Amino acid sequence: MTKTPRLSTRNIATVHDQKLERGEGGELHQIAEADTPILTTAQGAPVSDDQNSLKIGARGPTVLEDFHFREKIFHFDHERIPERVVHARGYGAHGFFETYDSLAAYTRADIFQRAGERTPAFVRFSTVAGSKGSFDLARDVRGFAVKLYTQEGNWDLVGNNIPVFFIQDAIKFPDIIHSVKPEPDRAFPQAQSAHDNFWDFISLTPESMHMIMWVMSDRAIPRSFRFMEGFGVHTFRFVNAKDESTFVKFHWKPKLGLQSVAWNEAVKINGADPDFHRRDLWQAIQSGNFPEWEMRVQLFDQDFADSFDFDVLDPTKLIPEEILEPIPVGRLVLDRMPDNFFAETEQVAFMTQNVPPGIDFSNDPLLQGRNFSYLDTQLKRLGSTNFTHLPINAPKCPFHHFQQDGHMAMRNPVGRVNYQPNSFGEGPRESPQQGFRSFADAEEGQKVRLRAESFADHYSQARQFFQSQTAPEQRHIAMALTFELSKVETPVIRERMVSHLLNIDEGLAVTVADKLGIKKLPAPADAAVTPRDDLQPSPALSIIENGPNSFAGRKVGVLVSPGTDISLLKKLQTAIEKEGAVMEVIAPKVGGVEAADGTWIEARHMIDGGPSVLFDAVALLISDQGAERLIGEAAARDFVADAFAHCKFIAFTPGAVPLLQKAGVDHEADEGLIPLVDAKAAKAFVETCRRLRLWGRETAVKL
Ligand code: HDD
Repeated sequence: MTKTPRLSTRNIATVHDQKLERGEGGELHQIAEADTPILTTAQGAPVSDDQNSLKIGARGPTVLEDFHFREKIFHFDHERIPERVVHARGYGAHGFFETYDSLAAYTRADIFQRAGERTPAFVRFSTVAGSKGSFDLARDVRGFAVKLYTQEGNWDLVGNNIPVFFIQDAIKFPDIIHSVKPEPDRAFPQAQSAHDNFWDFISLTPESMHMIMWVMSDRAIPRSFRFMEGFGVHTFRFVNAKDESTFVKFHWKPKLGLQSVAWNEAVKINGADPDFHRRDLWQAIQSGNFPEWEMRVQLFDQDFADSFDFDVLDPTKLIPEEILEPIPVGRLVLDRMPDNFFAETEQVAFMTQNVPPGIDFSNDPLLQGRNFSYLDTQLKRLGSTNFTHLPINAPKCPFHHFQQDGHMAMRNPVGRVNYQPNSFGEGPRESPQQGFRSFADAEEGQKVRLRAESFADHYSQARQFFQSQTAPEQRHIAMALTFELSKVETPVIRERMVSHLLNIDEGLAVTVADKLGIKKLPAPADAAVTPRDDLQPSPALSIIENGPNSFAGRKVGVLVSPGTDISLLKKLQTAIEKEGAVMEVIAPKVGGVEAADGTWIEARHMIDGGPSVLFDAVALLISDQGAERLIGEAAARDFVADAFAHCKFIAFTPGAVPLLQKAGVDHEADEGLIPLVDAKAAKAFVETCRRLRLWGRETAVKL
């Protein structure tokens, strides 16, 4: 007879039944017991003990028989799927697209037929070069991928926040991406283009010069996804019910205007909050401030294309908005975060080839190549041809086809017939009338590996972009180029880049060469087409010219001290919230401080965890005695010095003056330092903040 050994049933591994519930004020309380479902295995078997594996004796080896242990570890071992080969780090949200007016004259796409109709949407924003776990404020292009679940199938507009691209032909994509990713022998740098391989490739690829101007501009360090533009980049086609085609370029304009951060700020944000952009989108949507973009389209015909200065099939070129005005056609609103990041944001599969009837491709060689790559990559990433069975990827309109089986098939056909034509009258049939018909463009030519002559001008639009920027923006481009090239170890690469810059803007080239210690300017790079001087500047290309007209959606960080005047704080809060902005309080200690009248001021951040780089503007609400203590804290001095150096507007009470001084800031230095005494001053401060930054400070005080 087997004797059951006497073992202690006392659980020494965990403390049971420590469950939390939320009280009325949102605070968490511990509750003793709860109506909790019983834990099971994936097969549904109830589990008795999830803390201890099955062993021979309390101190003996674990037995193979422990199916619960094996299943749990097996599943954990397989949790990761390959990250995207590019755009690995991303963040998504659900929403809708609302059509303004019927575009039936141009396209038969169902989404554009009825004014006011809403189409469900999912959007994923991303950086390009970094891994999934990299930081948000890398200097990089941002992906802006939109999936529209239309009544005639999913339409994926897989764009970026920059309207042009590095290369003209998709066959170069692996090269540009290899060059920017961590160098293969040393596996660094992560999420950075500031290294030899990238600049080596770029300096040998003149077609990338226009895009390089964009990537070195502040477009590559956006303040928030909410303040970025989006672009479909390529020329697409609209096709109407009469099979007539119109060329179209798609734009997304953020309702809250454009805004970027300063480079020094970006570097610090990455340390202070690597999830800065994620958190921003999460907080905005969770608090009901739904971000919104307007879709605008540039429509043109073959005559316009023939007469335009550049080839509309060349993805390194744009059509200036001043030459062809984008027409508003609808709005995109993001109003719901995914319930599960992995299921939705990670598994969403965008594909440029997902177009509904009425939207078609052009011969842009980059787009043609993309149409192969996206389907291919989903199989690698998601592991099965059945990735369309995942809810995030499935169409929301009725769909019927005979594709079947394969790994993880979730939707399995019933009945006998799985082919067509069939004699049983079962299943779907194609529809020549309603189905997708490719635009019947006439094509003929020799089979060649050639780049069109009309793609040869690589500098003129780069120059136009640079000359369309305001003075601070031009300065930032020069600083960015200098920083990036300063990290390049091979002198000839730096010089090669300067030789390209000479074809774009001599002043820029000279500034960069000087900073890089290049004593003798190289000759300008050979140009297949002489760069043009006659392109008009396009104000639409500047961020500063396209900022917001309110401070809505932005954030003010208010540093308080013990003894702060709470009534002034409340007045400031009222002014900020009336503007549609948010206030967050920062205090020397976790929890908050006692105000002058003895009431308690709750703080969101402790000073070390709430540096000023996390805010668009700051206020120093500091009592006379409070300044004494804060002066001694490096974090408080940095808070002030950084806000000043990043050209932010700073409101301050008289008590804050010693802190400003200790941080090296003259409180009368410029109009960006605003004394805060009463409600009127609070309102004036918020109104000034609409300008976002006092960029003039950069040169005035030689930051
Ligand atoms: Fe791409 C992902 C945007 C050129 C191949 N691309 C990807 C994403 C965006 C873009 C936003 C992330 C989608 C998501 O959030 O899941 N890509 C662009 C733009 C381009 C571009 C605007 C030029 C105008 N891409 C491009 C080329 C190729 C690819 C030329 C290949 C020949 N892109 C891919 C890919 C990815 C991708 C490998 C990686 C993950 C994925 O597709 O789903 O297929």
